[in-house]
Amino acid sequence: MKFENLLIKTENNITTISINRPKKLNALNIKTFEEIANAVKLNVLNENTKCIIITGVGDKAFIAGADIKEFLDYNASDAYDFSENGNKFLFELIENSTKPIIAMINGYALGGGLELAMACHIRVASDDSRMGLPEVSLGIIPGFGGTKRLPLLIGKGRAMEMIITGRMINAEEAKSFGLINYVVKKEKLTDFCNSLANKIILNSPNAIKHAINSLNSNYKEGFSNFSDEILNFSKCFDSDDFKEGTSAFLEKRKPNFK
Ligand code: DAK
Repeated sequence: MKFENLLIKTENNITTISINRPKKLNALNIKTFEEIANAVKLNVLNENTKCIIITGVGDKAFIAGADIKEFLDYNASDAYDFSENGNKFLFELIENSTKPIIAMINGYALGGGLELAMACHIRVASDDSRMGLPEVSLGIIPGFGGTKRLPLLIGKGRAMEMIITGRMINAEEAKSFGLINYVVKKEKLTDFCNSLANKIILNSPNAIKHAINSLNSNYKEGFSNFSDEILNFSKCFDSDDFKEGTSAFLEKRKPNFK
């Protein structure tokens, strides 16, 4: 299958999926959402792939969020559908993948980008990475599991602060919060992730599959209900704040919320 916005390579049973929109800091447009889902599905079925690494092309960003230009015209109902489908067809697909997926965070991981990293099984970040859920600065809230997975990883108090301030944290702080597993010097990031993947693939694929399933099932209860996030998220799309927040970003100015 040909991908417009992804680079994919498989070497020694490790498949690296790189989001390739560096000029837009790898922001996720709809095409890219669909392509990542297809690439993950294909590689989960591919016998040559035993572990997947997801990263961003360029040295500035992993993924700087969903593509703000693409959701400018969304109303509450579009946002509801997109959030529900995105959760089901990409974020839960990653989380429940029977093959382990490592997020190799090589710069900004913001909004939907951090949400994607949080759906992965392991997160490794370069020392210059910055992470955050800045949605409230755009007049919306996280819509791909951010209000669910962030408190699970770092606790409610820290998650609440990160989400309502929208502030970015650096890799060391993210590590101290438990948001990421490792911080690595930028130039060592790829080697480090490959050696982590190499350790994983020495183990039984069948046991790994069941371990992922068993660990995830601990949180099924809390996760069976994304519906409140989807509903709250979609409601924001009918607000003036959403129009102001997104226009301000594209016009490169500070928003003026009433
Ligand atoms: N979307 C679209 N373009 C983006 C982008 C994004 N998220 N992030 C960066 N870019 C573009 C910039 O517009 C700029 O494009 P040009 O002006 O050159 O054409 C280019 O990438 C380089 O960015 P900057 O010039 O801004 O680079 P700086 O180094 O100055 O700043 C930055 C880097 C990461 C601090 C800054 O780019 C930034 O604040 N980016 C936006 C971060 C952000 O707010 N991300 C979105 C979070 S909200 C949905 C479900 C979920 C979501 C949305 C909808 N539905 C169900 C409908 C999720 C939303 C989010 O992810």
